[in-house]
Amino acid sequence: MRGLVSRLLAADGLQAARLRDAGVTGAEDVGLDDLHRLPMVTKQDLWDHYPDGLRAAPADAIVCVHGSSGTGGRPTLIPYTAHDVDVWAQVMARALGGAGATRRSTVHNAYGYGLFTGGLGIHHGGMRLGATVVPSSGGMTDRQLRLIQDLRPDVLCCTPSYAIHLGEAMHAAGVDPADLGLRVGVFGAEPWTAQMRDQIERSLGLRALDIYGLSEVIGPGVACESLDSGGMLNVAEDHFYVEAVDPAGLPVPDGTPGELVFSTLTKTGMPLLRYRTGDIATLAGPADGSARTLRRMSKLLGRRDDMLVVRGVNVFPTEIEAVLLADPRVSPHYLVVEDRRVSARAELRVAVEPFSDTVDTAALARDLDHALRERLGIGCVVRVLGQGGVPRTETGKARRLARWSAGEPPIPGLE
Ligand code: DLL
Repeated sequence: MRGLVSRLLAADGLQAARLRDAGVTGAEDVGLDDLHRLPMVTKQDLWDHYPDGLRAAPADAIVCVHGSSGTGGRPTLIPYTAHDVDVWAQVMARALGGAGATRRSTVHNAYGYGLFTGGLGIHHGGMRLGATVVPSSGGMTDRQLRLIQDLRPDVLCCTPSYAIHLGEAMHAAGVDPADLGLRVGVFGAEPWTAQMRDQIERSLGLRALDIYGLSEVIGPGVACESLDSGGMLNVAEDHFYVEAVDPAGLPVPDGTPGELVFSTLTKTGMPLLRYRTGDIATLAGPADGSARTLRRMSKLLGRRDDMLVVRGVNVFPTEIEAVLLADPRVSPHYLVVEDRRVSARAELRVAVEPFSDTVDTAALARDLDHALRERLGIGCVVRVLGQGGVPRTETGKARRLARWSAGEPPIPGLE
């Protein structure tokens, strides 16, 4: 941490100015115990300093950039040095190794290649591990199925929503996943629930693990579940020091949901001290009896800015998803719509698809309405659409939340 503070002070940018304002003039002024007194950085800071971001290394030391399209379509660009790419390969190799991948593995990588960190992050890690990476990228599902049948990968990497889509496509093509030899899937980049995990495991016949990361910090590999991590994700905290904080920025105890804040201890291209992610999770120590020493984080519980306040009640879209997917009649394609056409009377609308044509849609709508009211404490307008009524995402992240403030509904059938 002191090394990071020294690098930031030497780079003399925004973070150095904030450190000096907080009375820090040298690395010896900081310790882990009073970390919460140090300034934070946010996505807004990256937007304000677009496109060079908070680069701390000279331009000729940068070997690549990545980023995300970001909330509200505003891009963020992250510069990486060769050292950063090396750190990324290491943490990703560790994540894949923890999932059971070895040098003998074939990793089918259906995360999108490009500015998005999913494709190349897994790619670097798989190669570092010595596995064979199949860089199939997103989309073109028929070709993906062909490659999976021909190359027989044991590891599948993609977004959880695409894993569901692949499973459906396999079943439609009459392919039995049991014949394929897939052992484990490393799924992330978007929220998914325990129910979705069950569905993916059943449909693809593999063990489904969660991987978390964000481009600002490095990309995938910031934290990843391992076969033995007890349902939580091991944080690569030798590179990314993690805190969970309350809205005032003060630490919350282990087990209490808080916003994740990361400090990149080893990065050099765009090192960040106390980056506020907006992601909400709980933290815990290593699993009992485990040889691993890293702290763990829960699956993400939601995002600070995804929290909907409907008639005074705070609701995270993942809570709605948990209710929907607990019902075996509901397919994992759904859309939550925050209807603010009448601003004083916001309403939640939920569009779902039944698993099959034989489902009694009126009974399903009634039961979901009841279950949502029980769980959230407010009623929602449930619309059961025909199969295919909720658009699929073949590339990139699934869209599960939409806002409707005027005009046409975000998808037909919601009125
Ligand atoms: O999504 C990096 C990544 C790629 C992670 C592939 C895992 C697998 P960004 O595009 O910058 O980076 O988006 C980061 O996505 O702040 C979370 O809100 C969300 N997110 C990432 N992983 C998960 C996850 C990549 N496992 C943002 N569960 C983060 C829920 C996730 N949300």
